[in-house]
Amino acid sequence: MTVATGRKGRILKEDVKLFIKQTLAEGVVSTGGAGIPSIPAVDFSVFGGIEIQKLSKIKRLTGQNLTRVWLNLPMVTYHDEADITEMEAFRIALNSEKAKDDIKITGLLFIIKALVAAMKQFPSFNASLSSDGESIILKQYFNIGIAVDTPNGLVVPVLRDVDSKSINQLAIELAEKSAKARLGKLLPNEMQGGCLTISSLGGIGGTAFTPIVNAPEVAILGVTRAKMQPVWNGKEFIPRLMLPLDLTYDHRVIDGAEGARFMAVVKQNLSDIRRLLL
Ligand code: CAO
Repeated sequence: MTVATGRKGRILKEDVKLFIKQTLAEGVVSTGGAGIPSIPAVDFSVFGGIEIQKLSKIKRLTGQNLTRVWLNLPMVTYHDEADITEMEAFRIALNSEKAKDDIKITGLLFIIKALVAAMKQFPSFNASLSSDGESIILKQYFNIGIAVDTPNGLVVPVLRDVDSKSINQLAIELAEKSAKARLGKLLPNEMQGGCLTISSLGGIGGTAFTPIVNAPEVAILGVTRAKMQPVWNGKEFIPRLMLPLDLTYDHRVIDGAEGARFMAVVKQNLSDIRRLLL
């Protein structure tokens, strides 16, 4: 707390200097602002051996952005599962027709398409809240960000105009962009202009997680590993390949019912990909 020592309560240069000195002495490691108490610094070496590693620039910037989003957005995560048994059979058949060095078709490409088809039905998912919070800006383009894990941290290249591209085109583009991301060669404009982001951990595992919205987007779709499960069809249990999906959305823009309806459409699109032709 600063004490103004000047005449009539004026803040002097010395007061400002003292304030800065006091703040630094408190050992602030992170602060969310808005009066949120900071996490105190701890001397871990008191308890055992330690090594200090500098965070990469990407990690530092991502950290700042995630904290900003966490503090500003009232977020809800909705979990569901899509039956991708037929989609997976089609994907495997497609890949078996391809030459050895052709780009592989992964399930993520169908998820991108299924998502964009749902965004067309639910424009509020392809929107941003204006900075004064008074209006919604609806977008007429469909750009999808894909979270890519790199040695230096998380980056989100953006696939542009996904609605007008084929699965094969998207496969080539995603392979190029993720390779560039991993080499740290993405240009800033290749990470801008996203409408909605997908964070897929499916190649690694998981049953569910709660991704953080990549604001000013209003939602993010998390994907974890598909798994064979017994599903009751009214008469018997049948084995179906089920894909877990996690939708986090900004509750200021999207209502719970809207989120659930949106996911029902994403699921429908994935369960019967012929719908993507409609
Ligand atoms: N269920 C089951 N298997 C899956 C799957 C899923 N949901 N998603 C991917 N797989 C499989 C793929 O089919 C592939 O299998 P094969 O090697 O047998 O062909 C394997 O897992 C690897 O897939 P991939 O990760 O190379 O490809 P992708 O298109 O699914 O994903 C990319 C591309 C760039 C998103 C991914 O490589 C990546 O970086 N993921 C991590 C993103 C991340 O860190 N998100 C966290 C953000 S929040 O902190």
